[in-house]
Amino acid sequence: MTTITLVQGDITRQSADAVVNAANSSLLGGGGVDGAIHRRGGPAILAECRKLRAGHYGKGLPTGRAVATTAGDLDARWVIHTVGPRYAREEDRSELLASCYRESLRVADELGARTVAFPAVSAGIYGWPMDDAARIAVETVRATETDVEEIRFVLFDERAYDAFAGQLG
Ligand code: AR6
Repeated sequence: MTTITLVQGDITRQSADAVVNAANSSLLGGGGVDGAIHRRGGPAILAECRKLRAGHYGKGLPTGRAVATTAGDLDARWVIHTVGPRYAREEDRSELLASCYRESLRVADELGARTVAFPAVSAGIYGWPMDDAARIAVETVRATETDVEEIRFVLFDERAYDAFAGQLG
């Protein structure tokens, strides 16, 4: 049984087995959630990201995929980095956004994580309309087989929280 919960707040303040990062392909940090996770999590996360880039992910992490590192100083065991698609009016990239949630849960299952905190992937700097991002997130996690017991969406502001609450019904 998987429970979906909603919290309004800062994902770097959450206690969970795994915290999902809305990263970019470089895995080397950025703004938004990514910047906040690296700031609060400390240098151990970036050190593992650099190792991933030096090894299997030399060309970067493709959009829609996910990979785990330590969570450093966060109150979590792992950070699962996923790369959302940039929103594009002229092209439907929904499947790539759905893939972020599926792949993150697959990695969470591999790790044995039971609680996973997600931000609204792609709904910030990558420009995805919040209602649509929330719909894809909720529909996808509902349709995904996983051993994760709690999927927690951590929404930064009231607008994002309301969009996700609207989808959960
Ligand atoms: N906790 C929870 N949610 C947050 C936090 C936080 N601390 N900070 C921002 N949000 P974004 P993206 C919300 O931009 O759109 C980075 O530069 C934010 O309000 O973090 O996938 C990466 O390196 C929004 O609703 O991620 C990439 O280059 C949501 O989290 C790029 O941004 C996602 O916003 C990824 O852009």
